Amino acid sequence: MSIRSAIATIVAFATTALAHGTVSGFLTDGTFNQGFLLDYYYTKQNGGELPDIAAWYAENTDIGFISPDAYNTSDINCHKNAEPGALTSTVAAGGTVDFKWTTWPHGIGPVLTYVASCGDVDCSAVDKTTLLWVKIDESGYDTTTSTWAAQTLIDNNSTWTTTVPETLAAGNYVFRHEIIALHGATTENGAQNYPQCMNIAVTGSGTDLPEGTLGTDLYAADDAGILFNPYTTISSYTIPGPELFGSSGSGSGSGAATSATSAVASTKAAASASAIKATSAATSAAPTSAAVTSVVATSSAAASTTAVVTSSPTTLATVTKATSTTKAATTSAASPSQSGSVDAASLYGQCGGKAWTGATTCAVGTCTSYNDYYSQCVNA
Ligand SMILES: *[C@@H]1O[C@H](CO)[C@@H](O)[C@H](O)[C@H]1NC(C)=O
Ligand SMILES: *[C@@H]1O[C@H](CO)[C@@H](O)[C@H](O)[C@H]1NC(C)=O
Ligand SMILES: *[C@@H]1O[C@H](CO)[C@@H](O)[C@H](O)[C@H]1NC(C)=O
Ligand SMILES: [Cu+2]
Repeated sequence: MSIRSAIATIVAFATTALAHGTVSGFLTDGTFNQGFLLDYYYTKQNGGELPDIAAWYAENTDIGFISPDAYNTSDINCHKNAEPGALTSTVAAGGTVDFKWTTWPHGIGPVLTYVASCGDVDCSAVDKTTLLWVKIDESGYDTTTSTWAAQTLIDNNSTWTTTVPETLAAGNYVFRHEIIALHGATTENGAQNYPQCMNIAVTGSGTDLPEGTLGTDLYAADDAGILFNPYTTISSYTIPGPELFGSSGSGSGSGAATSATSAVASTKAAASASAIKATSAATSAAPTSAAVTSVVATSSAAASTTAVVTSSPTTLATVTKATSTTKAATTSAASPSQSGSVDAASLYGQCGGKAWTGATTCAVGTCTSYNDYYSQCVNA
């Protein structure tokens, strides 16, 4: 291993304590497609061959995120130093794409899906800085069930299903699926964007293709849905980013009139889709055993690398923060527990913070307070 990649490795594992997940695979109309695995980065560093897949390459080796102060960089498109996947998978307009995340830890924030046409270019050769994103799916906060989209995703085995609009023009697209974690969003630059891309051709007879938005214009650090305090009673939440596909008045003058009819249809579709999500979130108990299984796998991977990290100043800083944990744990200890089956948070799960009524102990890792609002189970 070169010194350079050794340093990269240390950095990667030092920040794992604050880490999260990636889309490890996705289904197009029920067919599985390989996601980009972080191992592929190391394969590349070691001169190995990357597998040909439709998912985009990215260097988010810390399993980390794009912060608001990088919304003006090309990384906001498809994560850090992203490059197009070699292949393109296929979905029918009106069909579904299921994004399968690794066990997702943060239940506070919206989930969004965008598409950008590659025009006549094969998406494997597209320049990400020219992509114009059209939002085709968004879900924020459901005030009737007090549920964030990210929690709905967690409750569905860390999977999110997006229905491709039936009227979307056929052609080659980059799909951009994104979770925005808001647990730290009370403070400036505290939101965390997790974009993931894959090449998917849409088939069918649709012809609608609204003008999209450049990645660097999608969000601003002070957007109402980016700089947001989730730790109060939420009466409304404004999902950030451009208008949803099919919404009336969607930005681009010329396309707006022609898509007016489909607007009604897709708004209804969106509404019933979220109703379905809400119902299933309420009725399905958390898939505890699935979650626990993958947590164990993750933690042993993390544990075996801990030795590498010991000299890192970043890690030491993280460890010292553990002192305030007890306070957070004590405050919420008396909170009404659920049926007793969920009594400890999984690795990277939330374990404390103001207004937190969930688990305050960790099945794996140590409960570490990052601020008054948020404590998380991490490996020291
Ligand atoms: C992006 O914005 C930040 C401030 O949020 C600034 O420091 C940085 O220089 C900008 N980068 C680019 C590439 O414009
Ligand atoms: C949950 O997701 C994992 C990983 O994608 C998968 O192996 C497992 O079959 C899924 N479980 C269910 C109940 O769908
Ligand atoms: C949950 O995920 C499955 C795929 O694993 C998908 O078929 C289903 O539509 C999802 N449910 C919701 C409510 O998103
Ligand atoms: Cu996190």
